[in-house]
Amino acid sequence: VEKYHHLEIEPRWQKKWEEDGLYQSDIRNDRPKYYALTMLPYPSGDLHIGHWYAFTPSDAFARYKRMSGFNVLFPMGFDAFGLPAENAAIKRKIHPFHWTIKNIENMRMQLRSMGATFDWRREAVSCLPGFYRWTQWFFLKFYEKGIAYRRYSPVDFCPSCNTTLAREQVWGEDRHCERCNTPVIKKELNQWFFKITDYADELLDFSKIEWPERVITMQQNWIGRSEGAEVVFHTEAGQPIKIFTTRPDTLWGVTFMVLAPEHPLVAQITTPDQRDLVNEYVAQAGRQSEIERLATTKEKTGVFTGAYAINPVNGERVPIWIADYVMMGYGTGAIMAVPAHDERDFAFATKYQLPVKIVIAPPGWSGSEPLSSAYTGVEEGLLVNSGQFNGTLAQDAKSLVTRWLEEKGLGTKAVNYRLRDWLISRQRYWGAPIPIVYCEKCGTVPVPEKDLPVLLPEDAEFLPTGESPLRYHEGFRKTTCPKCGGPAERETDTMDTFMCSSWYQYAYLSPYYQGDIPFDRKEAEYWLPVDMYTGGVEHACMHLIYTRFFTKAMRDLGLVNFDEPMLRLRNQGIILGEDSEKMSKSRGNVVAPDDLVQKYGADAVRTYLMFGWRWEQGGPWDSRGAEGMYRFMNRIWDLTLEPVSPNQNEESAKILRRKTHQTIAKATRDLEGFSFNTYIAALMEFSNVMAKYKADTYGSEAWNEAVQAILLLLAPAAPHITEEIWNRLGLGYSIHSQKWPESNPELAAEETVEIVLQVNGKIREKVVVAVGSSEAELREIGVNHPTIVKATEGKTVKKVIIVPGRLINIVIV
Ligand code: ANZ
Ligand code: ZN
Repeated sequence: VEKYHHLEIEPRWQKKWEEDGLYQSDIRNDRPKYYALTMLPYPSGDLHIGHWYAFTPSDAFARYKRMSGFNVLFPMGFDAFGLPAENAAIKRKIHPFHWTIKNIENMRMQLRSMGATFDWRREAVSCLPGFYRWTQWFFLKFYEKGIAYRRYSPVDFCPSCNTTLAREQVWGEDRHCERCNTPVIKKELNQWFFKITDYADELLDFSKIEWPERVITMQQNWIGRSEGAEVVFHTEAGQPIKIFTTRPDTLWGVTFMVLAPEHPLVAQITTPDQRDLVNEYVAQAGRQSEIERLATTKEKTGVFTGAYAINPVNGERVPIWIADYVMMGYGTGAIMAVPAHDERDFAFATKYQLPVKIVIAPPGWSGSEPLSSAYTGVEEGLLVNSGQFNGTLAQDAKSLVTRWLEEKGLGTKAVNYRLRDWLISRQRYWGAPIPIVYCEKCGTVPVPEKDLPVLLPEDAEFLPTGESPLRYHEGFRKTTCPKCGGPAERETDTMDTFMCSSWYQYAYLSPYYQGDIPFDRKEAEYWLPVDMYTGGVEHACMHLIYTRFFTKAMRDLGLVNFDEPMLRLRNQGIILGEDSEKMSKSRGNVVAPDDLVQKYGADAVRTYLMFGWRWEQGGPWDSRGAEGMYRFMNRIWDLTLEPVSPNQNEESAKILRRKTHQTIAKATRDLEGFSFNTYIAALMEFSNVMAKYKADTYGSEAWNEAVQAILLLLAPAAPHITEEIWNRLGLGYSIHSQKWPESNPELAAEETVEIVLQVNGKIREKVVVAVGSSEAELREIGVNHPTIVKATEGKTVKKVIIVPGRLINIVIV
């Protein structure tokens, strides 16, 4: 036979499949549908090995589902708005549109070289007007529904460049501007938000989806629901300070209070002698990011305001401080500090020598010794120094105290979330313009639906000002009011690109749709929701929460009738460099998929990416692995195509059939479970058994069955070579339209034999075991058999005598 020649085979089949529309998915009612989705790439320019690692097993899974009788939709597109395109425009004077489209063209070609089953007719590119018109439409609908609103919110601002900065333009501990090194300040800008917090509780309900536990936990932490109470303290001058606490049971242990530096009361309560210190501290806190302020390793700092508050439960007078470990955006921006039972408060009290008052007695506490760290337990600690609540378990006291506060009118039960409303305004060009007009007479006016899309002007200038080019584009900014026809200004902010990726799975149904809603209703009814979603775990929080929120909001708009966008989720791990370091250009350890495809073929690369690691884990790249897989492809080629002179042997045929049916069962189970490495391993083992029995079975039914099985089972991983061999063997076209083989359990069963189980030589039971079971296996079967367990209860097993194929004798005393 001819040698295996991947360079000739792969492009030829790719072309033919495309011409024949083999992977076009259309509505058909003779099969159940299956919507398989993989996270769309950002068009950065090149497909890297990480894309291949995510996409090719996802593709294999989609292929397997198709062969198993499903009508599978597996689309692909590009998340094409975003910062890199705009930065390239500034640096290299290329328009973001051209930069993006050029990259997409290249990446499309690379994606085709994978031999994946993407239905390219359904490709959606988020930066095209036909797409972003609907992104804008969603904004309008959310605005109508009261989900979108505008308010002042801080952004990072460079006072020297006089411009707002994106997060990645702020550097270092002192948070300086990347261009001029000036420390950045926070500036309040009027910006648009989505009320995702209205959906917080519903987002915590994971009962309708089957997602990895790890992702669910990350979302739970991100949303961060806490139950507790709001309690109102008053300053000595009578101003109310509302606090949020998760530990109302510790109210009697408050020894000071802390306000966030941005808290509006700070200016009012600060005494004249503390004013300078307070002002300086407030200014410095404003320069830090929330992440830095919340870092647990960061040393706590703060300043006394000079003012005091009265604890409503016991009338005690406590000093009021400000400190940057209290955030304005969480709870009420003010806390009651209980150093005895909160670690942060303890550290703060230790540093500033504030009193520590124990109100929850740790088990075994003498009643007088001081604490060396905060005691935070609630399951064993009893309340002390807490009036009528003394002796109550802290756990129980939480709700008892809350109820008591409510009766006394001092506080109320409260729930808080870490989740913030979604800030979608970006002071950038390369995004979908927010479809809003500001008119002096009419105020905020939404752009009428019929005027969508609000197009990005092509002739924008990309100057390194840091301001959005839309802001100084007069032609864009100046417009007329849709309501009164008078002069008006457009909103110049664009939308966060997470907006595009929140609904792209709906765009694939009917890309750039021209109807009255963003997608074709018939397509939606048939394909939705997504059955299997694959992608990186780094999207556990933002993207995967945003898209869940979007779907719930769409449901409330009557656009869909389900609650969750993606029923199942699977996450791949990361491929590291051969040196076990993260792949990066500067380390010089980047693996280029294009070169590998040239050298070994897409089939070998795909199969290696499935075989080399547990998919959800990943690990270091090994170039010998890819080469080994190339040899495996050659082995499959020779094994299935090279004739030998037959030499029929019945016994060998039986063994081969058994292996065939066992492998079918295993490969099916492994693919269903996303266990790609064991799936490929099973096929390798199968090929070894085939090689061993080839001469004995060649030309027999058993041999032909084995050949067809290994090709069919391998087809999802290595689509080209299997198609080629299938064709050469005269089995028809296409292998990818064949039915997935079924395992016959009778044929798969190991041959069995009946043996006796004895206790001290007396027959107790007969059991059926596999022929050829090892002594160790038989011993296991014997001692664990219920009859034997019962008969030997309370006795000592002295010895187990095994005669393979005949008996197991348990000797007890
Ligand atoms: C008194 C107290 C005593 C607290 C105690 C804890 C332990 P989670 O669980 O994250 O919701 N807190 C409230 N608002 C805050 C803010 N804006 N910035 C920083 N900390 C804030 O945390 C709630 C607890 O964090 C609240 O309960 C409050 O401290 C603090 F033994 O109140 B606690
Ligand atoms: Zn107007």
